[in-house]
Amino acid sequence: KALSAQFRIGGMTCANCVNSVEGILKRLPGVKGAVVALATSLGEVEYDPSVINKEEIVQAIEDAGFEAAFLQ
Ligand code: 9UX
Repeated sequence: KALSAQFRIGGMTCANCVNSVEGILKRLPGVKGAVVALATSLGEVEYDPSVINKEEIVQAIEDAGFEAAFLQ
């Protein structure tokens, strides 16, 4: 069963950043969907917790050069 988590993402300054973060997220194994908003610096990710966890999602965003933290 998929879970949904919200992430605060730092360092996105233009719409292309949003597209690249979304692309990174959507290619991760276990990620079913991702929506990232520039105005709020928030991302929502739907994922399969048997494949990937929130810490690994944060790490993938940081590996791409952005800052990330999950909310709660
Ligand atoms: Mo826009 Mo983001 O030129 O790393 S792609 S700032």
